[in-house]
Amino acid sequence: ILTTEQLVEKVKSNMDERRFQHCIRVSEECKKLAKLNGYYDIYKAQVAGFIHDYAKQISVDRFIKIIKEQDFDLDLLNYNRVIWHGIVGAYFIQHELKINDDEILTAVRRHTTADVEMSLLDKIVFVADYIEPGRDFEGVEEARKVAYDNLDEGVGYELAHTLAYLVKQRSKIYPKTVLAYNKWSVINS
Ligand code: DGI
Ligand code: FE
Ligand code: FE
Ligand code: FE
Repeated sequence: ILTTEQLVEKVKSNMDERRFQHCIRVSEECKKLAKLNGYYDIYKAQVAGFIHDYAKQISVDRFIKIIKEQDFDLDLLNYNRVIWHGIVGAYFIQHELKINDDEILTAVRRHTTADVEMSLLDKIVFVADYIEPGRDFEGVEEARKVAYDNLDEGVGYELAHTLAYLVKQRSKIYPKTVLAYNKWSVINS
């Protein structure tokens, strides 16, 4: 078990300063959303937000090695590496940060792709990552408004806009992201 100071140092040394500042802002945004939604452990929400991008700048080679050696679904290799830092990032967090809390690890796993099943903490981290104060993209103010009003609708808004963005780029979409969109974003069936 690491002390808070050791955890902060380890996270800081695994990424550049810009990414580290994003992690701090997501942690604060998680605290805010946790309070707003009556989550039972504010500190846990802060920790989850702080570490969510721990693996963001780990090399492709290290990811591929872990995906192959640790029996991850090899289909992950057929999708954009951007989705690995959540799903596989949880492995690095367990082993390098010694965090074994399933709620935290699951929130990290789901923070990029989302999922059909989303716990309250999953939703908090997913949305906080999208609306933290450093984010500046077309629609972010609307995303904040929607999310503060209703967290589930915040998840739906984020997925709809992320999918639209990915489609516009002609990016490959991980199937789970599409399933999550169907669950959280669809208004007209
Ligand atoms: O790590 P962050 O940049 O803070 O945020 P994130 O982990 O939510 O990653 C966001 C990016 O991931 C955003 O550009 C959309 C992209 N993304 C999410 N789902 C998919 C995806 N990209 C592809 N190619 N496929 C997906 O299914
Ligand atoms: Fe991320
Ligand atoms: Fe996200
Ligand atoms: Fe992030």
